[in-house]
Amino acid sequence: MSSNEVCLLIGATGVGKTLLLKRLLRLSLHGAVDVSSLPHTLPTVGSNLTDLTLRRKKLTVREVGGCMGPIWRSYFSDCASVIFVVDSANIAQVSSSCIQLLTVLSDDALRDASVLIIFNKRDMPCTMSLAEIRSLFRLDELAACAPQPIGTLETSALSGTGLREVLTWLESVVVK
Ligand SMILES: Nc1nc2c(ncn2[C@@H]2O[C@H](COP(=O)(O)OP(=O)(O)OP(=O)(O)O)[C@@H](O)[C@H]2O)c(=O)[nH]1
Ligand SMILES: [Mg+2]
Repeated sequence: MSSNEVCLLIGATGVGKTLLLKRLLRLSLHGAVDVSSLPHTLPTVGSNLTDLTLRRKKLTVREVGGCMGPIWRSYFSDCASVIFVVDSANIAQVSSSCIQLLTVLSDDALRDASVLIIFNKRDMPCTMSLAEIRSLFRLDELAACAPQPIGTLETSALSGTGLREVLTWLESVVVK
């Protein structure tokens, strides 16, 4: 594995990718998430590169803003893993996210990539149940048909829930 492997972090606008990445950086550096502060985020225009050191190896996470959806594809050939983030409190976004996810999974450039789907914003009162989300995204069928291994995790970038598991997934990708 090269020393500067890239993980692509994508998902619709406002699903929480930038906050997630800031929390993951802090967690990887200090071993804890600082939930007493809420880092300010702005919609990402273009891409945002963050280097994480995991198990003494460097992993560059490239967030590409949701507004860049039409050109996410141009980043596919450069990455060994993909994290696709979904806002699990935003039912109005499910169908467009589902189409985007299908496009990602069926792209030939990502056929060998490891894929993690994150259901974020689990702290919100209006969040969908995991069973609802799984059925809306037809996750079981997707996982059965997709050529890549697909993992799923639930997180709250706000409260820090599930972020340790995301780092563990990233570590597993780095040591592969
Ligand atoms: N309640 C709650 N809010 C969150 C969570 N994650 C992110 N947010 C908020 O959602 C808003 C959008 O977050 P961003 O991280 O900027 O979203 P993004 O996915 O990077 O958006 P783009 O860069 O436009 O693609 C911000 O106000 C965040 O504080 C979460 O888990 N729970
Ligand atoms: Mg962003």
